Amino acid sequence: MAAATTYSELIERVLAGDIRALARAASIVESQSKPARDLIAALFARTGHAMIVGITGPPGAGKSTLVDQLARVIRGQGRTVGIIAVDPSSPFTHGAILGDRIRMQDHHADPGVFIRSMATRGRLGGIAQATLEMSLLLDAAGRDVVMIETVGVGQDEVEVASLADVTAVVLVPGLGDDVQAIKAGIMEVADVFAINKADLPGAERLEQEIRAMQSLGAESERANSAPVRRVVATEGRGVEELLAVIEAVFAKRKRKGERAGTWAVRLRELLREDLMTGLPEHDVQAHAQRVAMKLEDPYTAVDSLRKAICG
Ligand SMILES: Nc1nc2c(ncn2[C@@H]2O[C@H](COP(=O)(O)OP(=O)(O)OP(=O)(O)O)[C@@H](O)[C@H]2O)c(=O)[nH]1
Ligand SMILES: [Mg+2]
Repeated sequence: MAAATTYSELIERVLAGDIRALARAASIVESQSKPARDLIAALFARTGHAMIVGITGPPGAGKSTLVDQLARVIRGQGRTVGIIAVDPSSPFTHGAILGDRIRMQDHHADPGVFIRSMATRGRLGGIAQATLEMSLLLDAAGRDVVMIETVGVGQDEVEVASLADVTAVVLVPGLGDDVQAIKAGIMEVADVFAINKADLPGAERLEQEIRAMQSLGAESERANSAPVRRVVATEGRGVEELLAVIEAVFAKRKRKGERAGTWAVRLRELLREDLMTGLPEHDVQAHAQRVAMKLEDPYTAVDSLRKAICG
């Protein structure tokens, strides 16, 4: 069976909105093999329609609840949704995964919501790449909005969120004495701040702290001008407005021709993952030995490793 023929048929069905074909294509993308690349390369011309939204924040901030509510609003507007839940590799969020699945069953019968979760655990590189490819697949399949939920605990997860067109950072009151307590990396990728659990005490103070940080110019340019909105995800309060703000940021970015900027981030990420995955572990170990024994300086070692990858 010729692979090209199989794919062209699969691609046609994906583009026509066939859910089963989409599910099959998603499994191919998850496998992170050469076929995945071929598939995305072939579909790429049909991407660019969807708004890809990253939803990140500390464990338990209410990201899944919020994604669920956003999906509800978007569906209510007659638009379709794709959801990518990046299952955290962090051990302390372990129990939440099942919770996510249960909640998402609300959308189970709705073909307008396509949900896929991706595991970071045990993956040999490539979570950012796989997530980006999955978003492109959902985009090509005609989803109007694609949401990527990641826990903002590790560098990897933060990077995944920054691959989106617009990234919303979900914060909650009572995380600590001030926002500085939150990992810096997660703040700087914010295009929008969502203060969730605004029904709990401390939401106002958190908002003031974020605004103070912004007025000091303490973060990235993006984060310093990011709108701040309060929401209560469990009740759906403020969710419609949050969506409107996310869309406004996206529209502004498109108007300003900033999509190339997003692609610059994505290309760097793809290249980095490519290099890391292509790095022969055996060679790394061998050079590490030599450097440790002072038989080689680290720059010579890196040079040799680069040659091992690039030829
Ligand atoms: N009081 C209050 N609780 C909320 C709100 N939103 C979510 N929660 C609760 O917070 C808990 C965690 O919600 P999730 O949506 O699973 O949070 P998450 O950020 O997806 O969690 P992880 O994926 O494990 O990082 C659940 O018990 C929710 O019911 C809110 O607006 N107010
Ligand atoms: Mg979650």
